[in-house]
Amino acid sequence: MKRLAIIGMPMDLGQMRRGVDMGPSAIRYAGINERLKNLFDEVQDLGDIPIGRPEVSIDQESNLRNLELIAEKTAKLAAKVDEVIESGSFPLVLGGDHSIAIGTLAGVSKHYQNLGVIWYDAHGDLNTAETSPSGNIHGMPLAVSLGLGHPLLTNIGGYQPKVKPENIVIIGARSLDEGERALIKEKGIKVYTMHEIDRLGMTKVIEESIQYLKHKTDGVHLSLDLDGLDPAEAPGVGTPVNGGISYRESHLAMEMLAEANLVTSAEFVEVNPILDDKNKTASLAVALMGSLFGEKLL
Ligand code: 4U7
Ligand code: MN
Ligand code: MN
Ligand code: MN
Repeated sequence: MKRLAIIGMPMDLGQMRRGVDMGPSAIRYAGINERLKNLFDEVQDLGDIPIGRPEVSIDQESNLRNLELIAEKTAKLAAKVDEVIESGSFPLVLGGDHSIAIGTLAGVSKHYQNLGVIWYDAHGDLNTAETSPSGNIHGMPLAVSLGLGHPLLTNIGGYQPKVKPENIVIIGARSLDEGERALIKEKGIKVYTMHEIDRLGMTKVIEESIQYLKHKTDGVHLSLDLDGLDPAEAPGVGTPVNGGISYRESHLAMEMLAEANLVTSAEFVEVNPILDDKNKTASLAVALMGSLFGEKLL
C-alpha cells in the first residue's frame, strides 16, 4: 500500500512578507488531490497545523524574529510528521515559509540513522543569529538542522543534530551570504550552484546527487523552495533571485528522483499567492509533485 499524507503548514513568521501563510490553500486550489490521487493507493489530506494570528515579535536577546512562536509551531509540525511516518504514509508538507523545515526535519529525522537532504533553493538557508543579515528564520532552517543556531530551534524533538553535513546536497544556489559560504567550506557541504547546473546540465547534477546520497543514507528528504526556480516561472515567492532553475530542468530533476525511488519525505515551501501571477507558482508546485511521485507522460 502506497499512501500519501498531505500536511499544510500555513506559517509566515520566518520572514516579513505576508501572504506565504496562504501557500497551502493556493497549492490545494491548484489541484493537488486530483493530480496525485492516481499515483498512490490512498491520498489523505490532514488539513493544516493551526497557526492562528499570533502577534509578531523580535527576541530582544537573540535578534531573531518570532523565535518562540516558530519554535512552538514547528514542534507541532514535527509531531504530526512523526505520526504520519509512524502510520506508514509518505509525508508531504505544504508551506508556509521555509522556517517550517525546522519542524519537518525534526519529525522526519527521528526515523532515520542517516537522513539525506536535498535542498532545492536559490539560498543556502545556513544562517545563524550571528551571520544572518535579516534576522529572518526562513534563512536558517538548514543550519538549525545541523544543530547550529538557537537552542529553542535546534532542540525541537529533543535531539540534535537532525542531519549530518555530508548527507546534504544543495541544488540551485545563487544567493549565499558570507557566513553561509564559510560554513559550506568548513563543513564540506555539497553544493550545486547555478554555475554547476549550467555547466554540467541537470541530468548530471541529479545523477551525481543520487550517487552521492544513495549508499550512505537510509532515507532522503526533499526540501523544495520554489525560489530555486527562476522567478519568470515561479513569480509567487518572497525572496526571488534571477537566473534560476528552469521549469523543464526542475521536471527532469523530479522525474529522475522518482525513477531512483530515493525520496522518502518532501516539502514544497515559500509559495506566496499574493505575489503570484494567477496561481502560477502553486500550479508549478503541483506539477512538480506529479513528476516527483512518478507521473508519466506516456
Ligand atoms: B529562503 C537571506 F540575506 N539569506 O538570511 C537571509 F539574502 O527560505 C535570504 O531560502 C534568506 O527563501 C531566504 O535573510 C530564505 C538574505
Ligand atoms: Mn529556502
Ligand atoms: Mn530560497
Ligand atoms: Mn524565499
